Amino acid sequence: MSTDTTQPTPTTLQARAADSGANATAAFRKKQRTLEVPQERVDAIATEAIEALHEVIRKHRLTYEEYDVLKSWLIQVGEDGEWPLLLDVWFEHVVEDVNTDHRQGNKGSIEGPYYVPDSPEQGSHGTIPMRDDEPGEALTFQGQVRTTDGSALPHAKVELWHADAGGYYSQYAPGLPEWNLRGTFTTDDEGRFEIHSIIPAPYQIPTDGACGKLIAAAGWHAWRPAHMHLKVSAPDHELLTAQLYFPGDPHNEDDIATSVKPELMLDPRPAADGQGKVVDYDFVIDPVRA
Ligand code: MBD
Ligand code: FE
Repeated sequence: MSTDTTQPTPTTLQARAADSGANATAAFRKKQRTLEVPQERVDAIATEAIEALHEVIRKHRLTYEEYDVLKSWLIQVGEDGEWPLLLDVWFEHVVEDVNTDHRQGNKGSIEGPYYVPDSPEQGSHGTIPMRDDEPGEALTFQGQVRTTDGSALPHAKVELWHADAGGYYSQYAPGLPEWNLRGTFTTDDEGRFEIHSIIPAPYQIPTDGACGKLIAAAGWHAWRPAHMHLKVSAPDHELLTAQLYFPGDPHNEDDIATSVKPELMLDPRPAADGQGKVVDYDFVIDPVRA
């Protein structure tokens, strides 16, 4: 898509890293649970992770000055609340890969830091919660949810959340209604859904926090291509967490979060009534393994 939709929306105040970071950290604390991991597994993973970093230190002969800067930076990641952001941007895609590579159904993608459960229920054919004057190009997103044998899944749940036309997520940027551009849809008797929303803008990682500092110091860019997040679920099926992307985005090829896959590219077309775009996308989800 063109980048002319990336200006902040007039009603949105500038998001600050410390705010969106703190929100992401607070949201994660709510979902956090404890888990008994066998001692041998903790030992193996921790030992190998530590040794992998020793290798990097030796290879680059890290100086004491650099070691101190690294310490300060790690402290700042926590102070800015950016651990969820950092982990989801640079590590979650590998976790996603090893946990879904057995699937026969749809390719998924990472959840990222901005999911909120229990968004408002909007039926099978409906409009995602948005402002009356929501900026951005209208998008009708429609499709069917099926199981791997091809049969339709009625009453499957399709949760959708995405940034607005300024690149801001509700509950993580100031000035937006609580559930803006977050909704839960349920497929009809034929497994179909039809969702009215707007096309989100590309997303820029906050540049004023610790992650932004690293990005600038390393000479990287801070962009994720425009994307919509989804969770598709049905009883006795594995939860599919996915993102869908728009053709032509300059960052589809170099997403900072390494989460674009060719199977996740949408193919929107102009709507028949001239109001924005329409796109079809079906989901095939895997039955839970016996
Ligand atoms: C996002 O919107 C996102 O999806 C990810 C993975 C990381 C940062 C911001
Ligand atoms: Fe996102």
